[in-house]
Amino acid sequence: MAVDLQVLADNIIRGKKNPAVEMTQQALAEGVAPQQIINEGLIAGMAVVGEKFKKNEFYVPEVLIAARAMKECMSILKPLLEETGVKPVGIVVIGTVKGDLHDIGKNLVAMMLQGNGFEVVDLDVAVTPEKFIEAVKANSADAIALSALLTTTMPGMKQMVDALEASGIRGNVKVMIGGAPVTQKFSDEIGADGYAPDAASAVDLAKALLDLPVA
Ligand code: B1M
Repeated sequence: MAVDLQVLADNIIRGKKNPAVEMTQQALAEGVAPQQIINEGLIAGMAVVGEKFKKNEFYVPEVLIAARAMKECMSILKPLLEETGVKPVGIVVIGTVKGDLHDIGKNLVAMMLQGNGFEVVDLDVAVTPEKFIEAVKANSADAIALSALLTTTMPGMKQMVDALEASGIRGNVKVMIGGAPVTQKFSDEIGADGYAPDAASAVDLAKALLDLPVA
């Protein structure tokens, strides 16, 4: 029987990694295009996960296991996408700012972006503005996503905006920020392009900033 991509989406939502991987392989064997599997299976599933997370119907553990299932399926599909030259909806460089080692929220944001068709270049934690700028240039990134969990490291976000201005590429890249102590007011004050309170909202923000349709 032909693979039903809605069932694949349901497996992603419920974080059922092994069935999701088997269905991805079966869909490929049946000749379904990798992009269709991503759109109708993985992205469709992660969109529901994002909505449930926003409504407090899902918490961090559920999002993490859904994202883990999505990532496994993506690892099968990504090389095939690269072969066929399918473009991501946008390229985002992400990292936790200089001096800050918290990465759980940043990882969630990265996974939600990936699950929604973005290519994510993850620079990990304690990232200096110089390293961000290097990665933006090397990957022709559309946006930078900065995470900070400490009030003492939040100024690193302003330093990032200033460093982009100084390097002359501020106009080429959107800056979005988040993390528990970060606010929209702070985003406005430092001249970032937007603030997202959680991982699902970060996807909506990235889409809005890049003029992509927001579901
Ligand atoms: Co730290 N820590 N910690 N810690 N830690 C906090 C943040 C703290 C609030 C605890 C407290 O005192 N109550 C406090 C900060 C106080 C402050 O600055 N106001 C604190 C402190 C002080 C410290 C140390 C200084 C402790 C010490 O050594 N004396 C130290 C600093 C180390 C460093 O970074 N240089 C430290 C260390 C650590 C651990 C290493 C032990 C560990 C981190 C492990 C890891 O990340 N791998 C840790 C943890 C786990 C926490 C708490 C308990 C949990 C943080 C977390 O992961 N939350 C935290 C207290 C708390 O929040 N209850 C605390 C879950 C995560 C899903 O949420 O990261 O907010 P969050 O991400 C959300 C949103 O904020 C948003 O989306 C995510 C998902 O919805 N988001 C973004 C995040 N980034 C985004 C980017 C975006 C958009 C949205 O871009 C567009």
